Amino acid sequence: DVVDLDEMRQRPGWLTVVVGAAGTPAVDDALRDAGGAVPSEDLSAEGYALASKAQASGGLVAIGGADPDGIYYGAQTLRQLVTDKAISAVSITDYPLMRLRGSIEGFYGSPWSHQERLDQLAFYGDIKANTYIYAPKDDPYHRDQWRDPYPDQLYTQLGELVQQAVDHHVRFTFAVSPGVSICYSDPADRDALFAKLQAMYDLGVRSFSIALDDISYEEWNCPADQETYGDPSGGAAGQAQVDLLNAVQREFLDQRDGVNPLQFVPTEYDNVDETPYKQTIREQLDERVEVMWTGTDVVPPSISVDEAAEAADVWGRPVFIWDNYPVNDFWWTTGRLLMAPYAEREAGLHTQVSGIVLNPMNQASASKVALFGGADFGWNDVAYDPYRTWNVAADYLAGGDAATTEALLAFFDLQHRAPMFSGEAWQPPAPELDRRLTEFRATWDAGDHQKALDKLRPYAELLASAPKVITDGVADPLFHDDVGPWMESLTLWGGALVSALDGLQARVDGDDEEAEQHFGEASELIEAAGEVETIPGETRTEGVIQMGDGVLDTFLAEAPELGL
Ligand code: LTM
Repeated sequence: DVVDLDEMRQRPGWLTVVVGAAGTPAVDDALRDAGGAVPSEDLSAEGYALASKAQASGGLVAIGGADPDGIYYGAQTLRQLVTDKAISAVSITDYPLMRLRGSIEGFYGSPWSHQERLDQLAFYGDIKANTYIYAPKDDPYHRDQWRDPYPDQLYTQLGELVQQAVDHHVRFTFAVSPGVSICYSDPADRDALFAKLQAMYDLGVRSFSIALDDISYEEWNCPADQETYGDPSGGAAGQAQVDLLNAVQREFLDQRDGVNPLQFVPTEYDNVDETPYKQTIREQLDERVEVMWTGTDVVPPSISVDEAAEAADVWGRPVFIWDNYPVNDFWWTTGRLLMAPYAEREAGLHTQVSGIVLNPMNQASASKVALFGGADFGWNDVAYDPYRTWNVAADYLAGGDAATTEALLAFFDLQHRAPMFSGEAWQPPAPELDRRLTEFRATWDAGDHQKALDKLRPYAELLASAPKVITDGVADPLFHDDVGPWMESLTLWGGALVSALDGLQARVDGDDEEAEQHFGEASELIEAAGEVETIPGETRTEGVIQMGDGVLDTFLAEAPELGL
């Protein structure tokens, strides 16, 4: 059932769009007239109702939001409903299940560029993500030189980001990470921290985070802390941190208008073990402060509702998930983009957490695939379907072009492997290609060689042609910058697969000489692919681009040996 715009244009009144606060008589009337439900007064923050239908006097669309964010999100949904010729006729009441959704730029290695950040913030608006936490480990003014003010140019850029965030209904959250050198008991350091936060407040920032991850509490940074807190220990570190955080909440944030509760990344962020550190924080940290938690590991293979409930118990409040996916700043991710569907986070997490943000890759635009999933999951974890969102993310990057979407999904499949810190994969490599190769082997082994080849060839050709299709079909220039070396590598690996199938075809046709020639071509392409590396300086770990490794390379090694 659709509202046909061409038809509407013939009608008096054509298309009427009523947008405003739910509860306003004109908006509620329009919702009713458009066949929609009028939301109850307690519609959750950021929620909206949207209704659309064709009627004799023209098309009618109504959006009623619980607040300005809700109105904005209603408009985002409307954008998804509009095609060239029509608007779907719908009645929707929609609201997020998690309060905080989005990303934390919290990785090591080359921070995102200004352009990438502007682009990300606009993207978050599109996917109804409301949070961006600025915490790039390798921004010296965030961590190593946290006391120093931002130089003018960077400060101006931060101001532009804050405005961009406001324009797209995103909370720009400024994080500072003083733990590498702070003297907790030195008033001068507290003043330096407040000055840093004040500079951001002056730019319009209203959300702040203190990140105390990846520091040691085996030693103090100054003798004064030894005197105040005693010998270094988890409990003593907890006390020093609580004193600082409560001061930030009560003496800085509470003294200013319109500020959200403080966020905090603890030093023990990746487990739920009861410790003196956590006990001190649970018992003494201002109850409003949000505590971040990465799951039961730094890069957990899954996050369950029960684990989050344990985390809530141990921290004395619902935790805020810092999800280390799709971050690719550790050794096992060398040469990889992590482009599997966002998965293995259990439905129902919204009952135990205040939100979820993903720590993305050094490659901002390529991270959109996972971020899309994280935002969808945070909005409605109960109805979330990883593969549905994965397809929608590809379609979004492809601008709706079906061939480009297909090519992107085939490429994502070859960047599907997601390693944990142990190196073990929690997302398997190339599951779709693996499925097709398993089918190929079974058919080949059953003696139906031609059928096996005919079935696999179109997919091999899809892989070989994907780089050109993606280059031509994806409009986002930042995505192309990110995936350049991977496109180069895929051209070679895809070509190698096609050559290997050509070799097997020649063998089936009885031409062994031609078969050897094709297998030789495949070897040369594989060798060339082994020379394609990440862009120097772009990623924290640099090295050879991986492409469906463990699946594609295994098959290509096997292929010349396949007998008839
Ligand atoms: O995860 C946290 C809280 N801290 C760091 C991140 O900055 C880093 O990106 C990830 C992945 O290497 N691991 C961490 O421990």
